[in-house]
Amino acid sequence: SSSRSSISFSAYQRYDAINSYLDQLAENYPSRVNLKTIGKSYGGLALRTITITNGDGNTNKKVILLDAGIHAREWIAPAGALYVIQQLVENFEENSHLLETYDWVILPVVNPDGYEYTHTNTRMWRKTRKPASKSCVGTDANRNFDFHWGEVGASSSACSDTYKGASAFSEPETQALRDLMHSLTGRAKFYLTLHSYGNYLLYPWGYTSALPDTWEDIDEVAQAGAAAIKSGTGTDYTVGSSTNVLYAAAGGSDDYAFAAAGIPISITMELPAAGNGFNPAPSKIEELVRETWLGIKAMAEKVEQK
Ligand code: ING
Ligand code: ZN
Repeated sequence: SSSRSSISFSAYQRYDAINSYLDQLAENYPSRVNLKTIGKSYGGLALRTITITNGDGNTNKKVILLDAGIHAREWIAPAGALYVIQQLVENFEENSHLLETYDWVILPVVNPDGYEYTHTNTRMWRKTRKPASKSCVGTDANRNFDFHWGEVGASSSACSDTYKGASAFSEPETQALRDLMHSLTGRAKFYLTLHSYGNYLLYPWGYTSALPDTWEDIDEVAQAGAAAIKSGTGTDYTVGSSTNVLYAAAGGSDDYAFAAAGIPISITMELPAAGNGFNPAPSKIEELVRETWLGIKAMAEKVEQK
């Protein structure tokens, strides 16, 4: 087996290419990489996680849980997750301190049906791909989690881009992510979900303008991420609760991870647009994911110091 990296950050990768990269890493680094299929999308695509360790055999470490691609059109988010994977696995020497007391569990494409649909049909598709009514398709996966589900910032119309779903956890993709979170309860200390766009580091609550009792612990982590990015590239991120700095929206994965799955640090990261909304130019991907990694690394270091 070769140890050559075969993922490119000069183009957005399709679901199959992402899977091939994960398979290649598992083959090349069997002592530090473990792949699991945690469920299937509505369309039958595997929802695959990569667990990255330092190979020391300790199976009860604390965990950082990272996902991306809840929203189909936010292409830079799965690219960011892939870069984290590449850094932790293929640049292990430089990053081994991040795997000393923590394992990382990464789900790079939460909504592969939607992700593929944005490549083959409709670039601006956001939702899942399960029929929602006679004439409309898809549920907003980030309105479908069962914590104050549907109370605010979510639509009851199946045709809306922010459709909350017929019930909480109506989608196989959100069910799988829910089950993954609960399987890590007690071990998972940091949940980070990658979206785009707008340069935000958001934390609970999404359903109310009130803040959780422990908001200062989360804020400290998010501020560390924003500061690292600012000093590395000059890019500004806004830090605060989703409701207070962006808009109120219930049923998000971050509120659920924090409140229902008991993950004490829970953050939504909205990556930059690089001047082009959901579609940063391919030539910008590499600098964006490098910058994102600066923030993620700083947040992980802060969590791991706690
Ligand atoms: N933004 C998030 C959304 O789901 C968000 C913002 C996150 C709101 C968490 C509430 C809670 O609307 C994008 N770009 O998807
Ligand atoms: Zn999003």
